[in-house]
Amino acid sequence: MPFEKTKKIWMDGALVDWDDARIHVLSHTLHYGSGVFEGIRAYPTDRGPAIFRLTDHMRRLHQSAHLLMMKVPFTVQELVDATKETIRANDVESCYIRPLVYLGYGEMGLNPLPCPVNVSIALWPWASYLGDEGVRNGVRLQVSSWRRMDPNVMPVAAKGTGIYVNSSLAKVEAIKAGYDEAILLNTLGYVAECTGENLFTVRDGVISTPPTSSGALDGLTRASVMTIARDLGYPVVEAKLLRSDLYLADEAFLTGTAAEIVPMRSVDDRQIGDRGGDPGPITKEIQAAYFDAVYARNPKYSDWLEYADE
Ligand code: PPE
Repeated sequence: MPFEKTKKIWMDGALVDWDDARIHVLSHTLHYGSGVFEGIRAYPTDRGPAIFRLTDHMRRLHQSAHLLMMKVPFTVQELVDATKETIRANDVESCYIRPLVYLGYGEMGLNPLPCPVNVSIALWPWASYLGDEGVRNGVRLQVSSWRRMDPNVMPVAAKGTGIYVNSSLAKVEAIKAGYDEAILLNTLGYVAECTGENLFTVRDGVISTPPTSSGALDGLTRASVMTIARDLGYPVVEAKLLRSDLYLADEAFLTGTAAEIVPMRSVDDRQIGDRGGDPGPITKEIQAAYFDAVYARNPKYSDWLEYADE
């Protein structure tokens, strides 16, 4: 996905010019994939940019670091404040925010413990990850031949940079085969998630999503959608899903900060539902409610919004 430059990037407590946000080639994370990151979105509102669940994202960043035994040298609150400061410095109305905690220049070798821990926060305006067309009309998916990383190979609960090699392999395989996105099964064969999104099915009015024990990230969009769907009166369950459960779903969609909410048209060339692949009514209802929440159009979910200017 192309992106446009903004003015400033926050690095270890200071705002630096975009083109000066550089690191040494011997930074530990570059060699060993030892970083952790987040993806957050801010949406335009009457009160300025509203950052969706900013504190929750920064808490998860700290949790990811904890799983990899990295000590983040900034508190959650300091990172929240730094994000707001970076948005103000860049004068953007809406953006995608990418905080990164990485091991920097200091020592080489596999032991990460002596390395300095660095933090950056970059942001830029970014369209929906799988395209506006995808958000409207849905995308075509392929079950990958790559399995989601087993939790005893790497802690998949961490948004760790190295873990995304697994996602990238699946993404490339799907794109080369003509699909938009991949679905990964875990080593037991149950559905885990997509390369950078959680997934949901709807069958007979019941909404299901794989549990984190199946290898799904504890996604904040996923959590928000579960709340929204229950508030709309739908039963929502965390359930182990087989790939055939995807093929037999009445509706299916994926969720993530970058992608937002994207209907599935088909999985492995089997159309979802009986609408010629078009998005189903429950998917559309949840999608609309989610956009109402992020754009501050529903006061019920105002606790999820944190304002850059306030
Ligand atoms: N699973 C994975 C593997 C994942 O990377 C994400 C977010 C999610 C689920 C959804 O989590 P949440 O954003 O909290 O609802 N992926 C981020 C990075 C995407 C990328 O490709 O880069 C994101 O959406 O920002």
